[in-house]
Amino acid sequence: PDASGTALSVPKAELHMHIEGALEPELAFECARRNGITLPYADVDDLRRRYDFSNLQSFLDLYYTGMNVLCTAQDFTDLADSYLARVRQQGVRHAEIFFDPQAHTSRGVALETVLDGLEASLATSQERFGISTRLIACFLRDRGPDEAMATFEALLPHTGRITGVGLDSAEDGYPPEGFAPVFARARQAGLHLVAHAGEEGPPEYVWQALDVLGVDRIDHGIRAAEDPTLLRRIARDQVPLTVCPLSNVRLRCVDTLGRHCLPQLVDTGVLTTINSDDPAYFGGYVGENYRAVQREFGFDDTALREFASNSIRASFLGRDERERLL
Ligand code: ES4
Ligand code: ZN
Repeated sequence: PDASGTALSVPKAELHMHIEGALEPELAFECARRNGITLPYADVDDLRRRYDFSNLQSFLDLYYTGMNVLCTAQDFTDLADSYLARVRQQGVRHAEIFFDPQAHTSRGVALETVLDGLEASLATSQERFGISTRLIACFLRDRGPDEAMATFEALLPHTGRITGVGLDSAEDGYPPEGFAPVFARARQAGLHLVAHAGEEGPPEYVWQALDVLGVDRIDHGIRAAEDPTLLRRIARDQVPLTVCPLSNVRLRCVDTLGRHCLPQLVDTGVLTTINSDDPAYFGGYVGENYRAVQREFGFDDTALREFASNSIRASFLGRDERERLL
């Protein structure tokens, strides 16, 4: 049975999406045109045909090439508007949006341009789309701890514009522990802390994100399912996992959706949320992720509502705002 559209209609928060990963090919070519940039792809269809990834790195190569067309504040505004317009029809009432400062500053786009552009969209997201929004600045772990600290210093005058910091990009070989100093400073600045861990990397990286960085949530965390002690810890402390099922399939972190550990997480009592990661690249926005796991695992309305209420409970909204959405 069709579970009566609950996957799309239930009020939910999205807690794991990279705004640069919401860049649809059509907008990429539009930004390229108006900025006088030539993309190394013939057209929209040619670009879409390349969305066939063998691992995280093969995706990241395309992702960082694609975002070269984002140059002006207007580009970032259009990008955020495009995302919000799509997820408003999927029950999203709150979004905590990642962005990658270093992916832009390293190619000469100022942090202020990125923040001003995103904010021009997000400042009115509630009025226009019925979606409250927050920003989370992520450090690119493959550029190392020193550059992360320099990025944090550049963010310091703007900490009022972000709700937290995260850690993303290529995981294997870049353990969380090296980022302990910058995460400690972010904590002192009153920011929330998240980190990608256990997407491709081993359970040890999830332990480090918890015990060394002291994160509030784990992004992905699926390889925690390999370590029963770790999984019990995550369930006991109700550390939210922001799981991205279609991403995990498309990046071949799991063989098939049917082999995904999502049911195991739920059965173990983990505070599990469902998210899209990079919706333009991985075959769907958050609603499509809910639909896919519903179809694959036969989750009923109650189970889908639980994922949605988990997402609101796991958000960085204040108590009153969470209550309003639950
Ligand atoms: C990402 Cl899927 C994924 N993993 C790690 N870092 C990322 N940045 C954007 N998408
Ligand atoms: Zn991610």
